[in-house]
Amino acid sequence: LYELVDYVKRKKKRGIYQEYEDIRKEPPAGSFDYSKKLSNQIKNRYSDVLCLDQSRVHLCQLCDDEDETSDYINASFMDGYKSRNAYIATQGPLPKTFGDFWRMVWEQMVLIIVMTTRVVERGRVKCGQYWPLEEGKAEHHGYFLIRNTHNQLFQDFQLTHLELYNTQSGEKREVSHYLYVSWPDFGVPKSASAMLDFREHVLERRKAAVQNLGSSWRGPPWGPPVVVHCSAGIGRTGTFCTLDICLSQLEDVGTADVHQTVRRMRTQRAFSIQTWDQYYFCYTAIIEYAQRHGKLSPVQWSDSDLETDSE
Ligand code: PTR
Ligand code: PTR
Repeated sequence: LYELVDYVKRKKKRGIYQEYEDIRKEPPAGSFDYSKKLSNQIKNRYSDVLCLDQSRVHLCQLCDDEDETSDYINASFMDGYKSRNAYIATQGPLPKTFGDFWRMVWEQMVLIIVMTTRVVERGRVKCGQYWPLEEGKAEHHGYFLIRNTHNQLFQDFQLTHLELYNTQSGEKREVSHYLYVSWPDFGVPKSASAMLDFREHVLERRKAAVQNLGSSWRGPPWGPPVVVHCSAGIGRTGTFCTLDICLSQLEDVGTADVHQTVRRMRTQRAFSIQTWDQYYFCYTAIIEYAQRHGKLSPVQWSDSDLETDSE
């Protein structure tokens, strides 16, 4: 950890800014052919936020579908800390992709959805309302019926317990939906500590969900992917996942590598982390986490360590 702290102290804000600029200059690590196909273009929320072919999530082809591009959704598998495909990073679903979104959740056995945008921000629609808001309400999307069984309110987020019913097979599953409400797009959460609480909550729930799966689960020990999305699925999604990965690394080996984490992430979800302050936020949140868990004393770290820039 002292390595990380020393690193930040030496680099200061300006050095970290430069580090992010260097990452941004690297060209994308692959092609976007499927995202660009004519019949798929309408499934992208933003024409400039496409997903890499190498890591995209394929929807299973439906036998009654003659359209060969029907396996497309703007979603990418992303590795976690020592865990392959720990996340699926995706855009905020569009009304015409609600059915695809729930199909992906079903097919990938997803049990937890983390949403880091609000549906409307600054008067603009950022994401479709793809789940029922009210307790007891149910909605059909594609082959699925989604029922809101219970809403739990917390200070900065809301946890909704959903029941996902597959109308084709008659099977039913429970899915936890997290909505983080205090994070503007192209910005950073209003406090690192609220974000850390949120991450901890999601982590605990993930562990419990994997335990619940029991012996019926034949996948990796870390369980099915957690779906993480914002509006475009790159800025806030990338920041949340970077933090999650780096904190796991910190817990495991006592230090974290933000730079390599983001570079690697960008080979799976291009353009992850959109602004330099999102990038910088990852560093400061890790340090705050270390302080909170008694791994750093005030002598070893104070916020002024970052400010004395020779600008
Ligand atoms: N008939 C229901 C409908 O299409 O509205 C389908 C359905 C059946 C939905 C069962 C949910 C179900 O789960 P539960 O019985 O637990 O509400
Ligand atoms: N073309 C859009 C824009 O620049 O407004 C793309 C975009 C939108 C990119 C939102 C990132 C965004 O943020 P996030 O990934 O956090 O939703």
